[in-house]
Order: sequence, then C-alpha cells, then structure tokens
Amino acid sequence: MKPQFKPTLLATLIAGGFLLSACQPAAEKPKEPQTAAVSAPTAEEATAFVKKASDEMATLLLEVNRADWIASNFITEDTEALSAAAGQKMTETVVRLANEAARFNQTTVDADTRRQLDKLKLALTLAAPQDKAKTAELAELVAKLNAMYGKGKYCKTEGQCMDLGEMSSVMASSRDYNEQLEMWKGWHDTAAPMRPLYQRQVELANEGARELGYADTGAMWRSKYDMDANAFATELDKQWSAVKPLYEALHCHVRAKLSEKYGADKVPLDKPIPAHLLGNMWAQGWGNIYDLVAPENSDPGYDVTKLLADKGYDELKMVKGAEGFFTSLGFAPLPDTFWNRSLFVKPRDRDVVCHASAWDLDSKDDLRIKMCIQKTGEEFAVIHHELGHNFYQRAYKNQPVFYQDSANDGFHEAIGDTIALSVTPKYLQQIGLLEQVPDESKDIGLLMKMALEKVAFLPFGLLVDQWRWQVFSGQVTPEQYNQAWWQLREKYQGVAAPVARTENDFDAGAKYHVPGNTPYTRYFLAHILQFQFHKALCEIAKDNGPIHRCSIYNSKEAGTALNSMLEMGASQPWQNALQKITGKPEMDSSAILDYFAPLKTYLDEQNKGRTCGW
Ligand code: X8Z
Ligand code: ZN
Repeated sequence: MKPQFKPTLLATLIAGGFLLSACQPAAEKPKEPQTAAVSAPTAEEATAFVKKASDEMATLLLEVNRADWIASNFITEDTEALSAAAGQKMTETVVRLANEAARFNQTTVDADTRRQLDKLKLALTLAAPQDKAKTAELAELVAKLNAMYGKGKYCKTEGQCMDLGEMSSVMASSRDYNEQLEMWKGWHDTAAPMRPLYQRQVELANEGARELGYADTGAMWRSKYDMDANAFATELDKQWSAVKPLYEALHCHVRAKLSEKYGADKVPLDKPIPAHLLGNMWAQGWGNIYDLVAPENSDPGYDVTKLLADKGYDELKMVKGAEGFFTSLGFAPLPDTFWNRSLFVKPRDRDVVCHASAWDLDSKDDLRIKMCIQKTGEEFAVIHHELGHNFYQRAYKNQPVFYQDSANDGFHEAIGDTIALSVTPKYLQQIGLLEQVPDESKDIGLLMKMALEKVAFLPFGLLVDQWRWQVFSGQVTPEQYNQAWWQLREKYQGVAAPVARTENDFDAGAKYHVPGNTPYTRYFLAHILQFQFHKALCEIAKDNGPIHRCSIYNSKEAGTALNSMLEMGASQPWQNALQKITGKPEMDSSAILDYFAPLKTYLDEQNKGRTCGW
C-alpha cells in the first residue's frame, strides 16, 4: 500500500507504513491513550475490532493514495487542498481507531491480534490531537510543505530559474568552487520560508503524539522497532561506532584529494570539508567526485553513465533493465498499469515532486514509481532502489492490512539497494552493457566508487533524525534549528556550511525528507542491512568469489529466499525476518566492513602521515 516515503499525512502514515513495534519499550512506554475503556471487552470483540479497522483503513488508504499521487504529480492549490483533506480524514480515523484500540489493552488476546492492535497504534508518522481544527491545520501544513519542496527553485535573475534536478547536475559535474557554491546556496535558501510552518507542525504533531501516550513524536518514531525505544537508540550508536573508522578513513583521503584540487586555503587539512564540494547537494553521497579520488592504476575504466549513453538507454529502458534483474530472480514482471501510470520523465510544463518514490495505490497490483529520471549510473541505482519497494509491496499484499509493510522501515529501503549491489561488472557484461570485465587489479577503484556512495552516506543517514529527535523533544528550540543542524553535520559527517548561516536559514528543510516528513533512520539501517542481505544471498546463490564481485543475477534460489522474507511483510518482528534470510536475528556491521576491507587497507596506506579527523 502506500508509497514508500512519501509526503502527506498519511504519507506520514505511509512513510512509516503502518508499522509499529510488537513490544512497547519499558523506558518510553506510552501512557494509556486518553479514551478510557468503558467495559472489559472480550477477545472476540478485539478480533472483530481489528477486522473492522482493517476494512476502514483499506478503503481510506486508496483514497489518500490517489489524492497524494495527484498532488505530487500536479502541484497546484487544488491538489494540495485535496491531499490535505484526505490526510486529515486519515489522521482523524487512525487517531480515533488507536484510541478505540486502547480498550483492549487489558484484554487477553492472541499474539497476532495484539500485534495488529499495536501496529494500528503506531501507524501514523505524525499523529494529530483529537481536535478537528488542529488536525486540519496539521494536514494543511503537511501538504503545503510537500508542495513547497516540490516547487523549490533558485532564480539567478527573474526568469532565469533552476530546479533541484538542474542544480544537482551542476553539483555533480562542476569542479568550480564558486559555481558549486552558487548552486548550494541557491537551493538551501529555498527552504527558509518553510521554517515557521515546520515549527508549527512540530508543535501539533507532538500534541498528537502525547495524546497517544508518547513523550513526543521522536519517541513515537523510536518505538516502531520491535524493541525498547532506548535500546533501539543504543543499537544505532553501536552500529555507528563499528563503521565510523571506515568512514573516517574515507573522509581523510577525500579531504586530502579535495585539498589538492581546491587548495588548502579552501579545504584545510584539519577541518570539516566544505559541504558543497562533494558532488551532491547534501554531501550524502560522493560518487560524483570519484574522478578526483580515483586510485592510480586501479581505475576500472568504465562509467555506467557512459555505458548507458553508448547503448542508447533512455529512461524507459533503464526501468526495464532494473525490472529484468528482479524477474531473473523469479519475480513476476510488473503489471501493464505500472508502465502506463508511472512517471519516469520530468514533465516540461508543470511542477512535480521529483524526489523518487514508489507507490502501491490499492494494495493489490497498482504499483507505480514517480521519478524524474536522469540518465546516469547513479539514477540507474535509484531505479533499482524504487523497484525494490514495489516488489516488496507486491510480495506482502496478501497479508492483513496492518502487516502490509516491511519488517521494519530499514528493510523497505534495503531491498532495491541489495539488488543494486549485484550490478557488478560481470552483470553489466551479462546484460550487454559492458564489453570486458576489468580484472581484479581494478577492484580498489570499484570499491572506492561504491564507498563514495555507501560509506559516505552512513553519518548522514544517522544525523537527520538525530536532529529531528532533538527538535521533537524540545532539546533543540526553534531559535536553534539551524545551528543544531550544522553542529550535527559537523560532528557526524565532518562537513561544514561553506558560507555563514544564521537562524534565518532553515537548511534541514532543503532535504526532502524533512518537509516530506519521512523518518530517515531507515536509510542508515538500510545501509547496514543491505550488505548483510547481499552476503546471505550470495551464499545462497553459491557465488563464492569476493563479496564485492558477487552478483545474484539469475539465481532462482536467491530469489526464493528473498521472497520468503518479503512476503512476511510486517507480520513478525523484524528480527525473525532477518533470521529468515541471514540465519541470525541481529543487525551486523561486519558484512559492510568485510565488503570494504580491501579498500580500508588501501585508505589506511594512503592516509599514513596525514592528520585525520576534524
Ligand atoms: O529518498 C530516498 C529514495 C526514496 S525512498 C530515493 N533515498 C534517500 C535519499 O535520497 O536521501 C535513498 C537513499 C537515501
Ligand atoms: Zn526508498
């Protein structure tokens, strides 16, 4: 059902999907919602309630998804209003049902009914207070922020404007310090007007979360992981500590290379890297500056963007190519409606939310993606990412409504990426894109390119919600929004704003998921999990070579194993889903560390004599 990470309220709902955790945390255990039980209801009544609530949700979801699809594809005042109205209805319904569900808190019910009741209570990403006017206000803010992001433009002069896609292309290819800075500042400045709206949204959503018994919205978000909410935060710290040395080694090397390129006055060797020089608007993926850091004598000598161009791949062919990977594993092809209803190319004549998303309109077969595809290797990976969502959605469609979601939200984000890890030179040759597979002497180059995407992303994946959690809890006040954002970017990523920023700016709002209200920890989880999945599937596919050269293409065994996890949806704790495919119920960063081990050795060698850190 719902689009993965998408904007509006339900989106909100969606974004998180319908999930929630099986066991409520001890430390942040929600208080009973405010509607008190009137009588002691029976287990039969609880089962009947779950059935009724599921039917109501299924009907509403279709309505909300349609409103949101149109609002994101045709940004106008009218579609924004329709999306807000649908979001309001959904929020009111879920809040009402969640409160009704509290009647069964003391009822002894079977584990499955309990899990579905729990899922219902945590279904919203942003809860609203039980007050019609406030719920309407929140829904309007949600729809408006989404539209503002989608319409964002930087105008050099009147009539000479650039959208995010155009600016991102310049960021990717420019090696001119000032030109990159102009793009960076131009885009970040578009977010400033969002600030008062965001602030109000935080107030309203917190009020809603409190009525549901959570300390604040962040506490509610952390409660969705089948474990104690505080234990979840600790688990994140543990995973980050394990991968941090790898990130720091990459940072050190990249900073040295950027300093060579731009000069030590611009990129000092003991300070954070200016955030506009890494080839990406948010410095979250650095693959576009590969040429500046490519290891000598070990460059694989090909570039997927160029291969796609050479073989005449257009947007449609890129999506067909990605679908082909999934069908090679035994998944059925996507339905005709996918091809007729998806958006692949940015329309020339209207504003759309271009941030890539995957949708399941009806929880049956109406799967779609919405993407303004650019014909690059980077976007080829994003297409795999999006289709991962769609194939997951289809795999769990026969689950009860409250289980129509991934095991946890990190799983949803990890599936397509897992497949994209199999887009190796060998695979590119198999599908006729690459003539010759580079020999093993080029592995460091391949690993470097991959690390610039996957390893560079890790701290960003963590910090976005560290900021939001602090904002929701009140630890960061509105007067500190921007300074807190930059403190975290510096602390985790070791990047700094390239020009002075003030509290008139709202730089967090320049990242889609903040105005889009999509929790972001999921991407950090996904970046750890995808390597675990890849390793496990490679073993199942009996690809015994080095893990970074493994491709599960054509392996029906790997496809069957993957599907057995996907079709579980959210019906069991994520630990069980993880066990199903990897044999172990724990998140384990050793898979990503093993994958990049040869690169780590190379980086440590390169960094000898350098002062790392910031
Ligand atoms: O938002 C996305 C996907 C859609 S769920 C394109 N991603 C994050 C981002 O772009 O910031 C994928 C990786 C991180
Ligand atoms: Zn995604």
